[in-house]
Amino acid sequence: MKRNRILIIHGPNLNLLGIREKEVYGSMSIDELNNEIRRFAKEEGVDIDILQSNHEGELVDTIHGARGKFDAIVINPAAYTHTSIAIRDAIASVGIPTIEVHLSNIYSREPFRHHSYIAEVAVGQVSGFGTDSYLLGIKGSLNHLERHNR
Ligand code: CA2
Repeated sequence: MKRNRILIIHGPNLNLLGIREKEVYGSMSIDELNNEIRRFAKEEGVDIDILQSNHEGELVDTIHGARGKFDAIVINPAAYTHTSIAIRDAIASVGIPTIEVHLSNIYSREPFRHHSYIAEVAVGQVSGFGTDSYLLGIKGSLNHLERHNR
């Protein structure tokens, strides 16, 4: 059976994980988080690529480049969640099932974080489980692919 390929995308400022705002985002660094994601992906038998960018255009280009290469995308769009129609349109245009993930519960924070431009083009959203949100997002995307590719 063909192995699923999932693209993991971290948005702006997530390169600072574990360095600042540990009370909100936890103490794991992005390298530790990526190792945890790789360990989980191996366990699940899925091939992954991971990218972090602080630039909206680069995130759009990365999503476009996923066409034909990845079966699903798991993205933490970070602050672009609340501002970026460009990332929303990129996800809608490639037609790759996309799961939105957040470390924090965006609905228990400031009102400006309560709206996501990404949610309406995503298969689903995982918010508030810390670094586990990524693992739950990967699991959710695999279950989605299994249900839809039978
Ligand atoms: O909870 C999440 O995962 C967020 O996507 C994180 C974004 C925030 O703008 C969203 O509303 C929710 C912020 C990422 C910033 O990451 C930092 C990590 C360490 C230190 C400073 C920022």
